[in-house]
Amino acid sequence: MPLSRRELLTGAAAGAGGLVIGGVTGTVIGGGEDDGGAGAATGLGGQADAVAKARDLKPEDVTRALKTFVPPGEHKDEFFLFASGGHSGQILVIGVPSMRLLKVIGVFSPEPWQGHGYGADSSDLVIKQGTDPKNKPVSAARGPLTWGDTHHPALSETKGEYDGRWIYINDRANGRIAMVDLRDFKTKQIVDVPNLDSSHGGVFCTPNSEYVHISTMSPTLVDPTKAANALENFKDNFRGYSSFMAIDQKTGRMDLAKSFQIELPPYTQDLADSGKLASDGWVFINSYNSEMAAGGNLDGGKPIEVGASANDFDFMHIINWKKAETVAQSKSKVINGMRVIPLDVAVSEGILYLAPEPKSPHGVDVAPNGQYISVGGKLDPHGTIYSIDKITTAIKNSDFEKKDQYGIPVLKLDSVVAGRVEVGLGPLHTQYDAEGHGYISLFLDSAVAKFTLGEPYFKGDQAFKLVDKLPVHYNIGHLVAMEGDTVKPAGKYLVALNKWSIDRFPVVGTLKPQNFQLVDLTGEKMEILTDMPIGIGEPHYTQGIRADRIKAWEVYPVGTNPLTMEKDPNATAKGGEKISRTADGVEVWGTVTRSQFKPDQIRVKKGDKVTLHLTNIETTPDATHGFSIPRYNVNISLDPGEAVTTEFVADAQGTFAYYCTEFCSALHLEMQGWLVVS
Ligand code: RUQ
Ligand code: CUA
Repeated sequence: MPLSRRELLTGAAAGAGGLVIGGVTGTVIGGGEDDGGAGAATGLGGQADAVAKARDLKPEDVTRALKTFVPPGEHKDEFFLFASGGHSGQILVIGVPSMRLLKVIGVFSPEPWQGHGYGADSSDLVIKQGTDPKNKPVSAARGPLTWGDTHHPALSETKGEYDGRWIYINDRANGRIAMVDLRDFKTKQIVDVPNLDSSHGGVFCTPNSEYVHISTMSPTLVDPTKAANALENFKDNFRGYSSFMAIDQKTGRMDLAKSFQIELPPYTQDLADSGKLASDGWVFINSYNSEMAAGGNLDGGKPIEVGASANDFDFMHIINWKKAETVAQSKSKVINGMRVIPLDVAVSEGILYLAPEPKSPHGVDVAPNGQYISVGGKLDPHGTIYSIDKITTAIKNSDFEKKDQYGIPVLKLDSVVAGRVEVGLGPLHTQYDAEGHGYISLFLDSAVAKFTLGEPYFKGDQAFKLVDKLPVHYNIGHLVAMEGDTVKPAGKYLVALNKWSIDRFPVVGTLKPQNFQLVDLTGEKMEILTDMPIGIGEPHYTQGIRADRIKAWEVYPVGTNPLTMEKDPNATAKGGEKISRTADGVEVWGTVTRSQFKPDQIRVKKGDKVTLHLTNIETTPDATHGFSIPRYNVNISLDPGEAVTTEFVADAQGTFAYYCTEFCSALHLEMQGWLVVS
């Protein structure tokens, strides 16, 4: 006997004002009536009503609490959010509907708790290889990058549905992309993508994870030796690149040798999305600043933002990637280690088209059936919905309005648009449910607008209509509906990623948290259930996946190297501990278990190269140990079964008490040892 919302609010169903929980077999809690007091009647009887009153909760608050509450120890979160951590360079994992932070995954930035980037060869290598002077000659002089601005997570897909295997995420600042294995939630690879100096929202997986896509944001100066006068002739000196990073189907790693790029005009490519079903084989990339404004405001030039908003239309790039994949084999040239299809080849081979888009477009999002593509123009109050059937017909009929200055055919706007919906101010991103609704974020309005798509979902005057609008707090950027960018959206919840929180939380200093708001999509009207402060960076995009699709390991098979996910050749078994002298130092094979390191004394000479192989031989879930050496900046996490190698030069003399950094047992404090450097 599920209750309607009204019944929950009023308690009408239970007659005496009680709430029936759990249907026919459930319990009727009390039969309390409103006896006045601070809170209004909640409809909950007895103690619950008293609690609601004492905490000054309104009846609708109680309903919200019931909709999001997870009892202690239970796993009632139906979905996981994988949110970019923004400036933190990490990924946040959050349960829905409880909005509890479950994990922070170290990606581009060193993360001490996970020992990510603090001495473990596996993670140090990932971070070090994430700056590649071969791909980016400019990096050679600057050294490894130790932060990233994580923006767009992309979960791997099979047949257009999330499959829970891997997640990719880009670094907005430096044009890089990382891969996290969802078996252990650890970063395995960071690729410094050739020819990309930056990247923004152009990240997604193709429907069978053949490729993960990443494109430039700020166009790349093709020849860095021409920097001096490059901005004065932007049009010739800069280019954009759409990159298809080939995914190894066994490991999830990106393989540069099998990847390719398509050279694009320097129009500042922005958000992008993969076609699916009806549009499988195509990708769509928005752009702004087709004016190619480069600023100069101190010298009387137009400020960049003014120059970049002059035109009424920018361009959606429409790319046939299946065709490009073939063309890349014979007609590409290798630039900085990447196969690149030149712009003129992309045009002559029919790989690249443009369609006009209203003023300063931002998001481009493909609907679940692949037919519709929703575009938000930041300075246009409409959502513009394109149709792939119209696009492919227009291409077939050469229904072009002109060619742009690089010779790329521009399709006629009226030939490719299926509908326009007046949604409000500052439309950005669209997510979908399974019933043919789009949910579009409105940055300037601080709202989410719900609208209808066309056939086969809605017909006649029911199509392309605004049906609901919900104020959010405040300045929403992205939004995510559960599995809302797959072929089978799960609906139910939506999360608004608000850039400003202003007055929503207690004041915690001058830098305020971001605000994730959980929205209930099950009713006729959208409704906010809860606010979640994010105090770690500015998350940009998030994907929401059904929790049961994630099949994470609880422990590693003993001796696993997390980088290879295979048995480490130096894994040490109990009884196999030893210290050997090498030509230039010492090599140690040790075990780690509750509550000892073996060996617990390591004696070396100043200047020795020290190589430590440590294996956590525990098989108990959560029996993680840390290994930290003071003053040497070594800090490693050894999860159950994990094998790790660390190398350093013992350049400081003294005795160093290494210790376990996880409170693992009653004798945790005794879990230590001595590094003696004499
Ligand atoms: S995009 S501002 Cu994902 Cu709206 Cu970055
Ligand atoms: Cu191991 Cu504390």
